[in-house]
Amino acid sequence: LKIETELRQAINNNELELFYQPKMDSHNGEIHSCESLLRWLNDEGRPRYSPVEFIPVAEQSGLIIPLGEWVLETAFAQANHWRQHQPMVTAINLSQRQFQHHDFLPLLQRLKDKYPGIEPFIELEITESLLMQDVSCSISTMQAIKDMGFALSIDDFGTGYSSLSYLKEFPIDKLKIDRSFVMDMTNNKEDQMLVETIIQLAHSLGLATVAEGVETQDQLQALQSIHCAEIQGYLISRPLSAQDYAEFMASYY
Ligand code: G
Ligand code: G
Ligand code: NA
Ligand code: MN
Repeated sequence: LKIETELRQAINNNELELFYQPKMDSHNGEIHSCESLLRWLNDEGRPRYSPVEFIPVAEQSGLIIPLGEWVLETAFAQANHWRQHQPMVTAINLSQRQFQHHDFLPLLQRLKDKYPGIEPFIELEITESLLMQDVSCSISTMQAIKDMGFALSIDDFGTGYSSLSYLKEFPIDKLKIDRSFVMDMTNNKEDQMLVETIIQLAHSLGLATVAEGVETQDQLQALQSIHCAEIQGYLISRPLSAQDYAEFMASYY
């Protein structure tokens, strides 16, 4: 209950911030996309709680609805700003309750109306386990998102239980390979095979791939050799505040 009370105040006092982590094109090293990640910082700018701690509290208490709305508003505004300077596709994480909420699609439509032409610069991330809760309902919400013109990716792929027969029914664009597989792929042959298999599966379904949690040059090379399209992880950059992100991009090339 302590976190819930504090979170309520944090939302009202604007203590939350979106950070952005770049994703690199593995062929040419260019950066044209990022993932937004929520941060709750204290006065010294250090994390007060990790999203791993407070997102579940927000989900259970229902605070995820106003919080998720703030995340969408903020990420759309940032993507719209970048679009006028250095276009950046911005991926936004969705939680289960947010995705299933009756006002979610109307909210997306309002943001689309507020920022005309923003669609190609927004990607929505949903986890595999979320989609499997109510498959037919998930598919219709995903289809509505796609019909609005936004891209969709499955986050943490490989950790949930999505059956392969559903995967082809999902109107998605991209699989994000969970970092637990990437972590060990250079010293564990089975993890390497798994990542390779996921990438082949994605390609055969016409889906793009992103590897998360890439921390070493060896991992990057291994992923390049099996044609993983995008690379995300500390090797490229940690998640950065919007200001630090702009500085990072300015010095990147
Ligand atoms: O960035 P970090 O590793 O601390 O994120 C931890 C978890 O919190 C990840 O699973 C991530 O998807 C989730 N998360 C981060 N930001 C958001 C957000 O804006 N909305 C939701 N629903 N989850 C988020
Ligand atoms: O949404 P998702 O569950 O994929 O969240 C990604 C999480 O992974 C975030 O908490 C982010 O801070 C974290 N992360 C991003 N890059 C790396 C990395 O290279 N190594 C590790 N250990 N974590 C990472
Ligand atoms: Na994510
Ligand atoms: Mn993930």
